[in-house]
Amino acid sequence: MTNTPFPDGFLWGGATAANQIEGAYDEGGKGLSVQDVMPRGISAPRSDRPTPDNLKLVGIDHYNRYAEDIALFSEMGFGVYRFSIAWSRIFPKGDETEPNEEGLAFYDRVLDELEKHGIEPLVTISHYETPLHLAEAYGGWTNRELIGFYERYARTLLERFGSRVKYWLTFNEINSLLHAPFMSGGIPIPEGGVPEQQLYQAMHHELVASARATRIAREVAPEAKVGCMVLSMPIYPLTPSPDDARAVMDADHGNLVYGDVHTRGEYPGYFLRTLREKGIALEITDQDRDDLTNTVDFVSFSYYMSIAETADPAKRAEGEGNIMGGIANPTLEASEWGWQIDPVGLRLVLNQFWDRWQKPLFIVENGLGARDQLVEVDGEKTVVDDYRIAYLNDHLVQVGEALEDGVDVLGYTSWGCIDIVSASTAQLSKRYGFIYVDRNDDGTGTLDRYRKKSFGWYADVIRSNGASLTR
Ligand code: BGP
Repeated sequence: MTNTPFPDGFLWGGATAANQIEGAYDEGGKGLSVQDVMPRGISAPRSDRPTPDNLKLVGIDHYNRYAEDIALFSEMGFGVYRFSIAWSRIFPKGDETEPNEEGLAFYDRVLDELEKHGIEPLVTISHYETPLHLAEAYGGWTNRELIGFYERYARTLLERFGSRVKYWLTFNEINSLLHAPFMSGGIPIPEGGVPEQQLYQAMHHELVASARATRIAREVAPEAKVGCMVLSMPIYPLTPSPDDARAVMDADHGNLVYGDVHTRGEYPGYFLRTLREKGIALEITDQDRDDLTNTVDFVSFSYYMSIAETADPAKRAEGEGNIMGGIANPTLEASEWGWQIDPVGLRLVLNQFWDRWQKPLFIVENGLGARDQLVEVDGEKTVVDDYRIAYLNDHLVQVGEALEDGVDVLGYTSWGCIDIVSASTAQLSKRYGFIYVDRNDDGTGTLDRYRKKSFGWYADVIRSNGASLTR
């Protein structure tokens, strides 16, 4: 198609995560992960052991229905499908020396299905799924031993699947660790909170582990492309005052340092100043410094919303943003879950990342969580999700603008291409999919799948390579 800014070969698809889609939390030799004891997502205390109200234990039963789901993705014309491999399916406790073959065999079957449909796999090695044993017996990523356990896990995946998987992401939203230590870093959170020294040391361990996975990929899967994955969130000053502009710079630095390290191979000066001012002396070995120089091939990121920032503490009302808070922006509408809807923000962040890192970019999460109503139209069960079509259309139009700006964008995988359990609240009612799944927050439902209106809309977008978007 000529009347589209999207290049030939642009990778269109969708994204999910093992803990939110698979279920079968204790099948196939899988061990417990931190997600199995987070029945209410980030916002509520964890449980000691899995509880029946944790929707992730069953998810949408993708562990058994993956072939049906992938066939639906293929019907939409997906060129790429992002999913994560559950670490505790491969190493149930995380510190074993030998992997669980049943776990590896499950992902062999998923890859077989994707190959059958000509869909490119994009694999997240760790998507908030640290084995629970590593959290409880080692303290999660505060413990340097996790680097070795992760390295063994990554090497196992790259050796087993490296010839079949071209695109790899090391950690999902690696920049969320300071904000969600247990979910993102497998760090048990004591009464008084996790001491900052330990949080920053955990951040360093993950960055070293990410770089080591990149080095291993070069060694065992030279054709593979390795990306980091960050949560992106454009930050606007609440007022034009220089103090608010500086508050934005400080907040940006906190988010961008992870991409800086992954693309430059060392810590930037502003981050070293932060450590000095916090009185934090990281334990960094010469080997760590050498490891960090293994920089990524591309940068991937999630985008849902933008936020505002201010230097005025009195104005710091409780803004609601995904994981990273922020101040509500009075110029924007919000979703039912309070996430501010800002399509232009996606163009801004694409330009910011391209200008800053000059690495190809991949949007691996973008979507609208909404309460969908299952109805019957012409005898077919469906959802008339015009609001989701509008959200995705407007965001994709901005991707097209960024492409016109000269930004190198590899692809787009819409988040939650099928209804799955949400991460922040562990609800199913916060639906993102092009495909409705009949399961409710109380666990009832048939698990049947139904095409929403956006299913056909997205198929047209893919078929026309973006020409069908409404600009
Ligand atoms: C991101 C996570 C995803 C996904 C997404 C949507 O932070 O990487 O796993 O969950 O948020 O958020 P939620 O599911 O909380 O609506």
